[in-house]
Amino acid sequence: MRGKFITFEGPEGSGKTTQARRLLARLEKDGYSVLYAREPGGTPTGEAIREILQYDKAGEPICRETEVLLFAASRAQLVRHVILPALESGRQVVCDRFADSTTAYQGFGRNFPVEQMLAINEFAINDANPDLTLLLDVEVSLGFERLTRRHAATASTWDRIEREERAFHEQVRRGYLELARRWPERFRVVDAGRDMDVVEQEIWGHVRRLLG
Ligand code: T5A
Repeated sequence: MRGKFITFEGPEGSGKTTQARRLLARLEKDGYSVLYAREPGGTPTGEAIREILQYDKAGEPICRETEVLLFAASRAQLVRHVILPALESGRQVVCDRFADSTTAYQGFGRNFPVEQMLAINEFAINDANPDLTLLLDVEVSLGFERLTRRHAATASTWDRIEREERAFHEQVRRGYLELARRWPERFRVVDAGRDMDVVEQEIWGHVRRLLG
């Protein structure tokens, strides 16, 4: 039987990676075979694209159109080389960001026509549509407080998209909530401003209902 495809989405610092890893641990403890992937990246080609997108590795400004296509290219590779083979072999797949990120960030954030973003996503993902999308919703200011603490603790630097102005990130958040309204059967909006354990518990409830 084909596995289930679960994606985590949300604004910066909403706790996607934390919760995706916690979910992975819970599923494995319950005996599921699970694949974890992240975007952009997850394949050698995707990781090379990630370096360009996150840290300007090509050494020149990236135009908006190129940005969209690079995210889509990373995704196309991940879907065909990693996600679809895992799902078809019956594994569950947990992905930290997926196509909705392009609709939210490039569509709503950068003001590209959303329908155009959806068409590009469709081309990139083939039939790898998520069964469940957990939208970790958090106020932009709280997400950035968390990232500020993390950057200070790990001496890491702000990446290209994190450096975008506040209005951009507010647009992204609004875009995500709009997508959740558009596809209520697939999206679950989780208030990610709460304690990590409370958020984890709610997510676990959604996933258990999906897996039966
Ligand atoms: N992007 C990506 C696009 O523009 N278009 C696309 O199509 C795609 C796929 C990727 C960037 O690319 C953009 C979006 C992004 O800007 P990334 O480095 O992969 O960037 O990072 P993000 O996915 O953005 O992840 P973040 O770094 O924003 O963080 P997460 O994963 O949301 O949060 P997490 O779990 O790392 O937590 C952040 C900090 O908060 C703490 C954690 O311990 C950590 O220190 N935390 C909490 N603290 C208190 N309470 C809670 N409930 C907490 N949950 C986590």
